[in-house]
Amino acid sequence: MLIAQGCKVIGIGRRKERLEQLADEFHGNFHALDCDVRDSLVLNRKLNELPDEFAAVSKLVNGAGLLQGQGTLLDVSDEQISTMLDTNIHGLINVTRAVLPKLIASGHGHVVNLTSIGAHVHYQGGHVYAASKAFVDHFGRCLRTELVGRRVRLTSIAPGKTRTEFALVQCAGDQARADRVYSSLTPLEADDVARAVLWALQQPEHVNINLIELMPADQELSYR
Ligand code: 8X3
Repeated sequence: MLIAQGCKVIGIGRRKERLEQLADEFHGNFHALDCDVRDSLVLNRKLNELPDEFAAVSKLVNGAGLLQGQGTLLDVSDEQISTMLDTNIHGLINVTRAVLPKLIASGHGHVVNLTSIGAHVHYQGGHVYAASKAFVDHFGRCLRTELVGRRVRLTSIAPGKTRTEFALVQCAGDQARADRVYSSLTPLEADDVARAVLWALQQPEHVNINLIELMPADQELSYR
């Protein structure tokens, strides 16, 4: 969607082949940066080696995040907890710190953080994941106080159930179980969330969209 609007996009992710497919598809408008956001050394090195036409960055969309495991706090492993905290919190901080000087230098920067409705509501099984998203939500609000006057806007986007690889990751690759996560309702699609990101980015420069919370029309929120 951003490329269709005339932007050049840098995609950061671990799966190099997928990024390279996108680079082929959007030749010249997409730069593949294969990196684990948890690895700030590699991230910073690769961001310092961007080709000239991608070196100036004005928008950052922080989307890396995951939920691993199901059940209570005692049902998830130490490793799953570390992976969630390292990715959802440290990874997001790493990318934000690495890119922020470029956003400030651009004179029209914008950070969009993908949180979750889990940042705003509590529910059984939410524990580490939902709390990590609450961290991102609060981190964003605090960061915004530093960005006022520096021409960098900040938006949190908090989706509910969205049909992506999220459930497959949560269910450790078990597709049948993952499908059941979305079977009781019509979930959001990735495009529904992408349109919210785009809308926030497209507002006039004097407008800061603080928060967009969106969810499937038939997802319950009785636990709010
Ligand atoms: C996940 C949102 O509704 O699947 O970020 O718990 S939900």
